[in-house]
Amino acid sequence: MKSKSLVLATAVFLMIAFTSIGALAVTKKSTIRVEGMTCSKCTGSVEKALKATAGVEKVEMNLERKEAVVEYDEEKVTEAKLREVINGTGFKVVEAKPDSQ
Ligand SMILES: [Cu+2]
Repeated sequence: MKSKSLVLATAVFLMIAFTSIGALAVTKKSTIRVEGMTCSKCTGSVEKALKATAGVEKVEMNLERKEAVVEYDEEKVTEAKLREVINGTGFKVVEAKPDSQ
């Protein structure tokens, strides 16, 4: 009886572990600095372009910080591609300084 519930507990634990590993591996979150955005129309057009990109799951624009926070499926789209999409809207991605993390 005792060993049966132990097996069950282990199975449940493994299921939860695999599910969270799977989620971590697929969805990535990147904060990208964007130059030239001055109003909500600017952030709106960047947001629209990002959301139209395959693999992008969530976009949060921050006008004050001039940032786009993007959640995306790493297997479908890369951060480099997201930067390309933003640059394509006419705004300019600020490349991260090599010494900053
Ligand atoms: Cu604007």
